[in-house]
Amino acid sequence: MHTRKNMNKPNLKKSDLKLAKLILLEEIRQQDKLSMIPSENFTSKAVREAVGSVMMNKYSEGNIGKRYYEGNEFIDEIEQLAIDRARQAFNLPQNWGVNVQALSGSNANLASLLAVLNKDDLIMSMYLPDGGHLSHGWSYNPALKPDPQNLVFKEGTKEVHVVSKLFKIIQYKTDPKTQLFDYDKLEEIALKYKPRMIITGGTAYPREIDYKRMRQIADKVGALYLADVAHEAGLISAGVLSSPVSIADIVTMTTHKTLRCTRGAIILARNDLIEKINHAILPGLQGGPHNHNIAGIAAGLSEALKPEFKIYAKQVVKNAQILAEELKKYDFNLVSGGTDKHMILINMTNKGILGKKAARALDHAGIVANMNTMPQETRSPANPSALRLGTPVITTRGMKVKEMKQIAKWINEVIEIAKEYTNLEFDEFDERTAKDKKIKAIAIEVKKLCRKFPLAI
Ligand code: DSN
Repeated sequence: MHTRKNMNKPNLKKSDLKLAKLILLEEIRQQDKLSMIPSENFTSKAVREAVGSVMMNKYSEGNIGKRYYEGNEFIDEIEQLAIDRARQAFNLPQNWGVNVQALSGSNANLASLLAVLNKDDLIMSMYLPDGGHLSHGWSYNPALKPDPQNLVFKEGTKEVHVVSKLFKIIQYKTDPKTQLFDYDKLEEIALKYKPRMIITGGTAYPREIDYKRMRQIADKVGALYLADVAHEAGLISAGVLSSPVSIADIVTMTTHKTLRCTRGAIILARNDLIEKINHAILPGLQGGPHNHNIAGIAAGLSEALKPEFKIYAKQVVKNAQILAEELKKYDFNLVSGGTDKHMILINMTNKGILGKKAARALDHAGIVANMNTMPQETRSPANPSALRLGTPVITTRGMKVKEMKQIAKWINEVIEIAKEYTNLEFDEFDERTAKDKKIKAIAIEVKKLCRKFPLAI
């Protein structure tokens, strides 16, 4: 049982009780609620021991064997371990290399683009509201009404992300009927605009991407191809989803999502590109690597190489698919009709309650999800139409089919209860759903389920 009494941070407790208490509260929150945000996971104690170690004290600007600081003999070995394990986890051919120094997925993407493109080169990436990512060059036009029928967006005038300030961007959308990529249409767009770089991947596309078809499209226009697999990395390394390695020119990922390492990033690229990318990371973009995170990546990858991880990754997808089917029984409208991976996107417009309020009501019931935009979105990302759910954490807890069915039932119940309050302003909605007796009763049941499947804190 996780109580204040057995709190195991005696030093922090002594020196900074306030912070120690807040961390304890976050531990209890994670333990007692179902985290269903698809980009999150829960790391092992081993990973947390590596991250919370003396590795955080060392400067090591440079690359292995070529540092600007002394005292890096063990840091070199640890970075090499992370690289070797990444090679193994992603089955890299000899002519590909690895960088584990990028501090985040956004930095990994930015460094990769800086390494291989010139200023103002044209990038073709996925439209953010359809599930792309900010770091693929988001910009928008406040004066423009979204036009779902137009499958290209190139009118972004307000450059939000630095990638859109440095490069020209056009963004492709999913097919409005199927919410899937229409690859022939993407080819048409590429042939018309002749991008220098094509990017796939993102944060809310629940289906597999056809990397080979994207390679063909890139080849037709002489473009480079970067596949961002931040969300799918663990599923790819486990062989549950197909891999873009050896197909794309560059593959980027974060390490803390389905891959279940600490926060950080990995870049995989052909040897001729990885040298340039290493240089773009340091000195181009960053200073000293975060060695504690590199140690955490090495520890997490050693777990990802074990047979149990393959079983875990398969179950992540199975759970998401079961959850999807169960939700459909309650008339939830799933974007693209389902999922191939760890994530579900629900178009909430038929439910009389949209993403922001739905996510808050679910949180009061102990189910933590996030509001999200969706294809053909007409609303702002601050109050969008959809709700995004994922299974990486609940699968780490050991939950399976039976629990997915129960969770779908609770989600439906909470949404039905919360509907009563949907016309209230958000603050009042929040207050009323927090106090609702039926939602509170579900939260108690959720907590009981969480206690049956505890996290190893
Ligand atoms: N913020 C991440 C997500 O939630 O999908 C992507 O970077």
